[in-house]
Amino acid sequence: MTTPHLSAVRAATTGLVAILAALGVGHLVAGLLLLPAASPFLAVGNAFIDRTPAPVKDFAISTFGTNDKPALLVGMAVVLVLAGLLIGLASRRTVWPGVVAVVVLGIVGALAVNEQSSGRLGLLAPLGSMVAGLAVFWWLHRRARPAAETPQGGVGRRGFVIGAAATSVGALLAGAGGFASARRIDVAESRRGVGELVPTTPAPPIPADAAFPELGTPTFLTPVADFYRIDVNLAVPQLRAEDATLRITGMVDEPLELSFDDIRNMTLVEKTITMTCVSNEVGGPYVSTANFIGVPLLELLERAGIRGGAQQLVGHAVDGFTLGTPLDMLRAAGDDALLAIGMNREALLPEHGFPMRTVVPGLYGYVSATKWVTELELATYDVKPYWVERGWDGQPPGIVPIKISSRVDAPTSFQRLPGGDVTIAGTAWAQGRGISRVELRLDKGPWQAAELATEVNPNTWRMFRLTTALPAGQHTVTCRAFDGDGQMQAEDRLRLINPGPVPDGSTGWHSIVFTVE
Ligand SMILES: Nc1nc2c(c(=O)[nH]1)N[C@H]1C(S)=C(S)[C@@H](COP(=O)(O)O)O[C@H]1N2
Ligand SMILES: [Mo]
Repeated sequence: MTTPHLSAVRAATTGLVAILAALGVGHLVAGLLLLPAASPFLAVGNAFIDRTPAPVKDFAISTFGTNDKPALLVGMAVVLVLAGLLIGLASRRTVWPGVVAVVVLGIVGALAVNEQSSGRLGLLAPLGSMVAGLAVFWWLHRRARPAAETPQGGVGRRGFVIGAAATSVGALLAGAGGFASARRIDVAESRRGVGELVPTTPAPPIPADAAFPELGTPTFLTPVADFYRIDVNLAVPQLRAEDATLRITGMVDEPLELSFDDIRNMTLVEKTITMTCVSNEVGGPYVSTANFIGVPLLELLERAGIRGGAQQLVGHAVDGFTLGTPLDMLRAAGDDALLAIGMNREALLPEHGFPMRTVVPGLYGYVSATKWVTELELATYDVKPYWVERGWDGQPPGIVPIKISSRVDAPTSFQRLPGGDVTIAGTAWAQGRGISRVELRLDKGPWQAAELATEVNPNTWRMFRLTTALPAGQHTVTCRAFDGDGQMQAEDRLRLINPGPVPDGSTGWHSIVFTVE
């Protein structure tokens, strides 16, 4: 064996820098192609999300909240750093283990990109990654050889350090270039171009006493920047309004294709709707309210003519994500269900589905609220949307209307309050049926009716409050709500412990422990 041995530090550095170069160049190529989702790093992350079993996805959402994506990306970065170090260390004797590893990683990247529906062209990104990774690994591996052992004399310590540093800087610049380049699809510009949205039929104004933000509840309308966000996308899909079309397909009399402008020019209505995620925990934050502007969804579908036998509406998003709404449940929502193009008088934010999304009050988001929607397909239950493919129920009774929920917003957990009167305030929702009553229990006391805020409509949340005198010491307050049919919120805590394929929304009464001084 004539090949010289590399020092452990040089070998590990070589592997690490090669991985960095591969990621940077892949990201750059994806950016140049204007296919941000083809970046191997993001594509592998998304492929991972797509394979995550529902309970794990749920765990991630409840543990990291809206930060589940940064958490995944950081986790992946750590794994890749370790992989780079190991690949380097495995190649101290010869370059081949590293070469094989880079090729294998490149293939994994290509498979992931292929899955993210970026088209054939997107495969150039993982290819770029592989070529860059191989070239850098090969080149640095040569420079890493000790001077004395190479016939050509080698480049020495300084030469290696300079080579590794220069390549790392190049990799970072390439990655940054990728981000900058992807920004050329100017969705912000397109969104500004949509301008203010003025509905022909505005929603009734929100009464001032519909919420108690001064007592700690959310404001009635959630500022769009604070609206909860849940989706499976690491990179927010970038779809310009001028490039967007909506096709109505499947079991219809005549398929339709509409541009964004066609829809913007229709008679726009405005509806106040509270949306909820099925993954929201008891007391959790994945519930928000907006004035959605758009066109009634059923009316739109009827333009194409819904054929008998259709059982569900399958929404297709630009990235291939699909979601199915039982047609009967959609019909129950009547003209409150929208193909929405705006929230609170502005065009949708990219995170919330710009330029178009669906919203169906009374249903959890994962079966009703397709963001970045490009196609509405009328189908039977034989078509299996994204979560149904992954084992969740795709039709009633597995798909249920939003469950009655209530949450104490004030006091907050373990808050210390001055002595005297204490005000409890919170939020309750049972979209579709509305909230008719909220009761509070302090410690082991009797249930007392809370004062309800003015109801805006049955599709929105309803705030409540109660002021009472409490002795000094620690207290527990529990709340429970009743819907418009007089049905009481379920007491048992149910949290995806269900062994069946049901992504059940959480149930159980919310309690807060606090102290009066
Ligand atoms: N294209 C697409 N639409 C989607 C999802 C998604 O992952 N992709 N997630 C759904 C889920 S689970 C919820 S709760 C709502 C959340 O909508 P928001 O992020 O605007 O609050 O979007 C729904 N629509
Ligand atoms: Mo959700």
